[in-house]
Amino acid sequence: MTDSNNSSKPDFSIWSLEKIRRLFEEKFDKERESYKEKRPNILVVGFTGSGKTTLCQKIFGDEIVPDGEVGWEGEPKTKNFKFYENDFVGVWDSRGMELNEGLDSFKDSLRAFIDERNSQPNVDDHIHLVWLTVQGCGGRLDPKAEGDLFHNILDPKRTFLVITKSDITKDRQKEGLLKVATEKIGIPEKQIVFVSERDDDPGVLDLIRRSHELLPEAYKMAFVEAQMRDVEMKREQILGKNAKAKALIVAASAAAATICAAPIPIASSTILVPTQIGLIASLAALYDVGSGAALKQSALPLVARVAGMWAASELSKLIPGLGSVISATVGSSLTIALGWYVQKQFEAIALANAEGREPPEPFFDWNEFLNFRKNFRQ
Ligand SMILES: Nc1nc2c(ncn2[C@@H]2O[C@H](COP(=O)(O)OP(=O)(O)O)[C@@H](O)[C@H]2O)c(=O)[nH]1
Ligand SMILES: [Mg+2]
Repeated sequence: MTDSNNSSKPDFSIWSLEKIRRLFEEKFDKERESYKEKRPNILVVGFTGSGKTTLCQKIFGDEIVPDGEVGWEGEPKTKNFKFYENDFVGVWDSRGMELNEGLDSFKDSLRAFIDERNSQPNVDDHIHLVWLTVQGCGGRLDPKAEGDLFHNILDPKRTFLVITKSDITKDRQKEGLLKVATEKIGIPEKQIVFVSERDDDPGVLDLIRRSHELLPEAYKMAFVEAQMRDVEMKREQILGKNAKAKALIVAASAAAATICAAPIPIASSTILVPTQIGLIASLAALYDVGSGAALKQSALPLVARVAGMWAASELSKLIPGLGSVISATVGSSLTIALGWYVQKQFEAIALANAEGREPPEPFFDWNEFLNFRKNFRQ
């Protein structure tokens, strides 16, 4: 920072709200970009009416798959695959096989489509997972149709056989389909799932968990964000960010210790402000996922108050016995406490978003912070 210096007369005007905002937002954008998850592409194939679009909508929500799409049968010959996408997932919803359509021509067009996708230079554009749907009630499984698709056209290691409409499928039908799928077609049982559109359907959660397992590592995080049904999975992912948050806090506190290696006069304490803003921005970016950069706006008042905290008069008033200099120990311990104080709030906001609750507003309260710091050090 060229405009932060160690002179005994710091220029407080440099910490205008505008400057704080710019510093925070620049760092936030940069960090957010580095956390940008790779988005998986999922292909959904099966007979028209087997419930492909309904399944996509149930799992990824009606913002990505609008109601009007259910029952969509494509525009024959011009558009066989419809692409739904958001920041976290791409879904190729196929027009579907028609009973009266030659199976061979369907297979040819599917093969051509998959070849075209998987020959894209960037692997992020390839197909990473396939859901092959067959409807349970009155559905048939044909080794020449689904069997050939599963083994020879789709990637058998990345494909699930999804038997739909289990709410209106008799157990006898399910057993029959399972038997054909495993014995005649040779699909591993762990790649066969029964689902229905019912909100309390456990099969959908099963499909989500197993799909998550099967996806290449790089695409797992975004998949967790994309799916709307397994809230526990989202919670686990958010709570799992603790380790990364800790690394960010430790790095910032080390930076603060370095700045204060030769204790800095308390009058120059604003020299620590960029480190603090940077830390808050990194934490906000880490926990922002899923809230569409909402934290970038809502955290600003908190950031401004934290910047204000480093004004000399504030510090010595509020931290009794601080003395006239900030030592490396004080600089780094304040940074650590601040980091966890902020992390706790951002984590709570992310959890609320994941659970569909109204997220709390980030705020900075001096007394609460000092209390937090006191307890935190014990
Ligand atoms: N009872 C029941 N009906 C379903 C289920 N899934 C889809 N459907 C119905 O089946 C029809 C076809 O569904 P759609 O998603 O358009 O199939 P697609 O042509 O494969 O995309 C629609 O009328 C859906 O409401 C399900 O799990 N249970
Ligand atoms: Mg459809």
